[in-house]
Amino acid sequence: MATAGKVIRCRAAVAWAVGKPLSVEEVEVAPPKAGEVRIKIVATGICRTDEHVLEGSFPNMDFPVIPGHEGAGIVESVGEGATSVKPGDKVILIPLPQCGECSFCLNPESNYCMKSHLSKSQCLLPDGTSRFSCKGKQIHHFLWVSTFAEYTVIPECVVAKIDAAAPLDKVCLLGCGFSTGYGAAINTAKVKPGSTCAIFGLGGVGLSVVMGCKAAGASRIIAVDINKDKFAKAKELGATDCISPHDFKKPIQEVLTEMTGHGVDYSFEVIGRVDTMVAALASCNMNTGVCVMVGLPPSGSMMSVDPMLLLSGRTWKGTLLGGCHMKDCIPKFISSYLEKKLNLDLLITHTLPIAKVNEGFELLRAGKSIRSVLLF
Ligand code: COD
Ligand code: ZN
Repeated sequence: MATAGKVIRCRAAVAWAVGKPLSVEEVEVAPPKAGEVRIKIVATGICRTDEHVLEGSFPNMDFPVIPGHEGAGIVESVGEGATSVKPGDKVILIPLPQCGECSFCLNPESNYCMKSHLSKSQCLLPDGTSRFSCKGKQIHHFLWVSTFAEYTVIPECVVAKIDAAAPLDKVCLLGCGFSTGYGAAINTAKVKPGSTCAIFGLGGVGLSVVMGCKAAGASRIIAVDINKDKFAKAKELGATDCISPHDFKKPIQEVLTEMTGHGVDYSFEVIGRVDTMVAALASCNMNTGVCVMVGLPPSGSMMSVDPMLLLSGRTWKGTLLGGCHMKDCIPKFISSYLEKKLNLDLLITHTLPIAKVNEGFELLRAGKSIRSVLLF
């Protein structure tokens, strides 16, 4: 492409400081170095995790930063040695690396790649530098993907090539929300046919858990949220019961235990709160229940639980990106989507131009959106 090897000037939504709205700016995006890929982002979803970045509750963040981690686009150019994709390929960016070589990538039971950026700085590319600048200042990357930029540079380990027939304004949700929720049910909990499930939190990720539980053949899927506006969509996607903790005097774990006899077989916390994590654990069957933590509580949070909750036999698990090996899972999800077996479209409530990015966040904060997709 004519732009290969050159700096590209384009739009990006920059977070200059904690608590400030995003500012759509002209930024410079340097060409990819060895092992990197530059991508023209076409569509990107807004996930609650991006809001965590803006409010300063995401760990190890450096500002100014270009957030966004649920993006789909087209490869513009590749750096030396980057061979898995080529200019013109449609791709999805993945916010958790898959190097494909480490023991965790090679183990089908794990997906937390040893190249992962989460335990160290994820705000610069692996070589310790940034490809973004604006008004003479270096701008940080986010999770190595920064999808709120019209062009972004990423290491090759965070890109998945997809079918050219896939509509990018829909399948961008596979980059985070859908894969995280659906995978939590299928890969992490391994929900069995005929089982009972409870899902705490019905955002884009929680509703994807509902879809995963249904696909796995669960016979009872109880959706829990304080915002009853989420119930209609939860039912459409497979929930059999919808309840709000505000409608009961007793703790929600007692309500769920009474509804099911001994507690659900599988519970999922998809909010990111310590109190609901403990409630989700206590809601599953004391002998055989499995509770999966999907949400990330605010940085520095600590949990306190009655050890008896685990001693009696419950299993408590966590999951990142739904336990998916994303480079392998995404093409399979795309095939299912193109065969109309996965209805991602139902999760998308708003589509907005990038200039309206702050409106998208307002909709999320007000509980009015499931997923807003931003278009460049
Ligand atoms: N009880 C019940 N429901 C509640 C409560 C409560 N006390 N508080 C909030 N809720 C509901 C809200 O009404 C809302 O419907 C839902 O919980 C949360 O939905 P969203 O739309 O705000 O959030 P999502 O679905 O986009 O993301 C939720 C996560 C928990 C996944 C996210 O916040 C998070 O913690 N991400 C980090 C963990 C991770 O691995 N993410 C994958 C990469 S981002
Ligand atoms: Zn996310």
